[in-house]
Amino acid sequence: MAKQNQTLGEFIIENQEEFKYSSGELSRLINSIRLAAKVVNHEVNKAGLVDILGAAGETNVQGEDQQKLDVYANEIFIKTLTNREIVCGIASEEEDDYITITGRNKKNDNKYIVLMDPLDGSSNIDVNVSVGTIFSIYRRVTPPGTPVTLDDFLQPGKNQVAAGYIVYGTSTMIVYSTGHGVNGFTLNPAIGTYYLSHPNMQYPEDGNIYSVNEGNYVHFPQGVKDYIKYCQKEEGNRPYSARYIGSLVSDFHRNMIKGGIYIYPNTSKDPDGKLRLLYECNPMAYLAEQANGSASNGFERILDIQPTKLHQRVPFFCGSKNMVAKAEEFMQNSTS
Ligand code: P6P
Repeated sequence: MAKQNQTLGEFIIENQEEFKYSSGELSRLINSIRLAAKVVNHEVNKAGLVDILGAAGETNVQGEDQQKLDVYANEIFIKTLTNREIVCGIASEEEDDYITITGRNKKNDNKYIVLMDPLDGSSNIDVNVSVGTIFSIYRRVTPPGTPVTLDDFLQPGKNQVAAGYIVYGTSTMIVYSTGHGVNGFTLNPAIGTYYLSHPNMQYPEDGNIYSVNEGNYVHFPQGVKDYIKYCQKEEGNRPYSARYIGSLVSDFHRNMIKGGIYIYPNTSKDPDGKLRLLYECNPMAYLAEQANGSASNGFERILDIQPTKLHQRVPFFCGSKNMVAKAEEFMQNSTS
């Protein structure tokens, strides 16, 4: 049971027995993410002061310019998870392929794998807009002690054992779930401790915020165009407010607190959408459902989708249950 102002460390210990099969490994894994987040937060918060801005001169598998902080965050999370020998495999938006982790005994005795977007929204770094880290945790499906395979990573989102994000915003927060609701912890930078600030986070079933990049309107499927017009119509509690930060973690976080829907649909330019299933949509969908919200691709529950590729993209509708249902109605009633 969450207690106001409890530290993250106390919360993890107190709730460990809630997690079946728990041998403390998952707690140690969440703790290592907590540590890596503090290190990344320190760099993100001083990004404007040191030469860590701007592209690192590389592009990632997505063909996107890698910002130096992207590269830095990726390295910090991988190094922390590897050094603590807690996981047997890692996949990252910044890595073309998954990484096999072998312990000092050159075996893979650990049972968890982590998939992550180490710094989502990184194009906002140079303009001082919030960015975030997204993580997703599964139990491996291949035999313990053997190197992980792609099958360990291509699991449907409903198999996740935990997921969460860190938002580096006006304050730094860790928001995560191990399947018993969603709790948010705010970092006190003066002492480097996270405190429970948002116990049992819940999406309001209805909201009046819609988050979508309307600059792509002409490329949207008709169902999304129809839903946007519905949001803008003078009727009942509409028109809704349009709020789009361009940083998934920030838009998701605001909508979970205030109520709202985030949409990144497929377009004529990106027929599968832009967001990646494994380390953006699945973890956010897991959190949304744990917080009484929902997430779909417009037709199917995100967490039911069977992945086929490590970096595959899917259309993403996520937020207040009734708003997602209405958007799905427009998608399913539209012929194009
Ligand atoms: P656009 C950031 O690159 C991201 O993956 C999400 O964080 C964000 O919501 C979206 O893409 C922004 O994409 O095409 O609207 O700039």
